[in-house]
Amino acid sequence: MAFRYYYADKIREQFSGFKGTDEELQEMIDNISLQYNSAIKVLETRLKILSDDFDKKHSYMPIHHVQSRLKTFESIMEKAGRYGIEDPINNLDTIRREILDIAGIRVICNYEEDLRTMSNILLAQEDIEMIKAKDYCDKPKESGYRSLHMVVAVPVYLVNRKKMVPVELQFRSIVMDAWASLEHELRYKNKGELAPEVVETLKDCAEKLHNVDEKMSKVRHEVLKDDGKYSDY
Ligand code: 0O2
Repeated sequence: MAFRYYYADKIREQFSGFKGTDEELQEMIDNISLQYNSAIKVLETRLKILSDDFDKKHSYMPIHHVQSRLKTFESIMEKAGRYGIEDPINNLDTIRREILDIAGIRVICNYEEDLRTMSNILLAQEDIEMIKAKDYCDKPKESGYRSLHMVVAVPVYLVNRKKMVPVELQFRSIVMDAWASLEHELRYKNKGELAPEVVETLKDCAEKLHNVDEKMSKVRHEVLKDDGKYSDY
């Protein structure tokens, strides 16, 4: 048991003022971890099933790979601070309502057109609730970043209750993901600051890569149009 409370001890050291006991703090941390990790597993499994069925029907797998991450408790608290949530350590319910990317899944698809195909198929599942969506494909961010973001709530069945848990989904093409990963790395290495000319160059790269994405997709349709199983879906 010692190591179970070790984490709560550490959290208490960093975020003083929690009004309950170490056991209660640990219980809250464990609940977040269990519920959000389970939501990730639910969505990963559903995406895998959809990918397999799509392959069966169309001899094509639109999803290249999937990456998942759970925010650390420290990172949740840091974001709560940025969001202006007062006394976050004693307001985890507010945090759970307002911070919607505690669980995150990145779905890397082959081509840009696959993002909408796969997100629409997933959203058609009746027990998945859409909370919000941001389309950075049609309207890229100022940085040049492209992706299709959405937050969905998925059912997690626990021993004696069902919990709808929010998960942030980022649908990206391979090309969008390559740009975002490299840009993120450069920003991170430079503590979030990049010189204006570097920002402009990266934006230009994003535009050029977008053209490549579109061209690759056209080539794909051209190459596959005579294939019996191929369709525009
Ligand atoms: P992580 O670990 O990648 O999740 P927020 O910034 O979350 O408080 P908002 O407006 O809801 O508020 O977020 P947004 O901008 O819709 O999405 C945030 C996430 O999108 C980021 O998560 C990145 O993953 C990605 N993202 C957004 N803009 C850029 C960009 O210009 N470059 C890159 N490389 N990624 C971007 P985090 O917070 O970085 O963390």
